[in-house]
Amino acid sequence: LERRLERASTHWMKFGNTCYSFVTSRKNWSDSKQFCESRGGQLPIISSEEEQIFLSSFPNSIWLGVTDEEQEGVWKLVDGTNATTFYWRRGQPDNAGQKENCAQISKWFNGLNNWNDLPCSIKLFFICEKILK
Ligand SMILES: [Ca+2]
Ligand SMILES: [Ca+2]
Repeated sequence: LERRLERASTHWMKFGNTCYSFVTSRKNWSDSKQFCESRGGQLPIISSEEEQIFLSSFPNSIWLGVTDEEQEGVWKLVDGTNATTFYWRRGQPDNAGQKENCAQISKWFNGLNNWNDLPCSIKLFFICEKILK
């Protein structure tokens, strides 16, 4: 039953060479990351404008696989490499309160540049991605 429930809760949809699954429960950043990894995926790493637009089309704010928790201001991807593509909103990342170390796509911001940094402890909906080999 456990296995059946797990399978039922993950619906993958294909976009480009990647499958995405929208998770309809809110989790903090590290629990979200762990959830995606337990299903053979990862938090989204945005590598093109098309992907940024696609992931911005969901009705909720979502976590991205980008964090500067290790070293303030140095944004790393969940695959361990340094992030090189960003869609920060103007004025972000602002590390508000000196404690914003995880990146989200924020539904409060319009347009292509809609990323915000926020505390990793906040619970958000999220999307897992699985890159097809
Ligand atoms: Ca930060
Ligand atoms: Ca911020």
